Amino acid sequence: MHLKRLKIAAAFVAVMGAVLAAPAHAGKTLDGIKARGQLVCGVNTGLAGFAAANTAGKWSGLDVDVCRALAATVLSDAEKVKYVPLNAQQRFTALQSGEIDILPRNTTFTLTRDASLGLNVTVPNYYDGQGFMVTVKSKIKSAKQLKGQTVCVQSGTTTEKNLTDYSKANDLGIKPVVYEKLEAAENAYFTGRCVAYTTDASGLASTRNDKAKDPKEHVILPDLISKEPLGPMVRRGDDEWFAIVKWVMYGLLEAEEYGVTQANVDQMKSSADPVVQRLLGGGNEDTGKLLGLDKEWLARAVKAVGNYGESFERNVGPKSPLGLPRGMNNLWNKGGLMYAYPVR
Ligand SMILES: N[C@@H](CCC(=O)N[C@@H](CS)C(=O)NCC(=O)O)C(=O)O
Repeated sequence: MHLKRLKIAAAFVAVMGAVLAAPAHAGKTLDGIKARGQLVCGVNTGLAGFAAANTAGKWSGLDVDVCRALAATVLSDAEKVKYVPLNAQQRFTALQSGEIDILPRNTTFTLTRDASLGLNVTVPNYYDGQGFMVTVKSKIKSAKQLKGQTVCVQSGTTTEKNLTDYSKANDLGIKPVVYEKLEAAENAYFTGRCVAYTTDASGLASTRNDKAKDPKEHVILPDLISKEPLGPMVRRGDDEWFAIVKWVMYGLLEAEEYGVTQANVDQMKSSADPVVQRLLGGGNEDTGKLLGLDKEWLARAVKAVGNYGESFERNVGPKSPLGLPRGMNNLWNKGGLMYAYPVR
């Protein structure tokens, strides 16, 4: 009897050992993506710099690059992405229902969203905060001067609640004017229905640059009234896909940290640096296998969109039309918050 139990225990240990040592299997989201030959990516309806389609229907932006990088990793082709534009209200349902595989859409990670939607937050791709835009003519210089004023805001966002919290905490009696659609909220502000427009500071820069008749007539106030860590969300219940998304994002950050760029990625594959070898599949270690991928999983992503810093510069950085400073989105060793877990 005792011997039998021992044998069963030994068999169990052997099986568990094999399970733990085996490469991760793909997971059903990745299986679906491979079967249809396309990643389905939920994006903004149009927020220049983050996700917007040009007149030829080609999407670009910092959020779009998340999907391009992932498609390069899992399908070897950054073009194999179907973009589904989603407004603030629609976005979570689209992910919950399985209509999309991933939601990189200027979406703030909060406890409520993480714990109650059946979704998982991954890794922020843009640290932001909520701000206000007013006309130069209004002569308003700080958020505290908005006492008793009308502020246009879109519903279904963290923005709406932050605005009422801020007004209450500072006894400002702000009058929110709430719209369901982005365009309606923006137009209401531009046509003078509200004294101010509020959203994430990145969204304010995008709206001012892309949609104001004369951007110089509008100022973004210096105050940030909230923390808005923006990043892609995935459905719960598929740890393999969750891991792939996280590690592609960390990998793009680590590529920047170690000087791997879109232009040099091929040469860097033969780098003698073990960290770079692990990132690009150049040495004996195979980080891709552990994620159910191949050795060049990250090399393809960098080749497609560049490292995180390159994607930032191209889409939203100081020399792009949006002109956003790198600020909090700089790497941890350059004074920012971007700190990738080690790809090893
Ligand atoms: N980060 C905030 C706000 C996100 C958001 O939806 N912002 C608006 C204003 S910039 C937007 O992108 N709207 C586009 C749309 O709904 O079509 C959140 O996650 O709730």
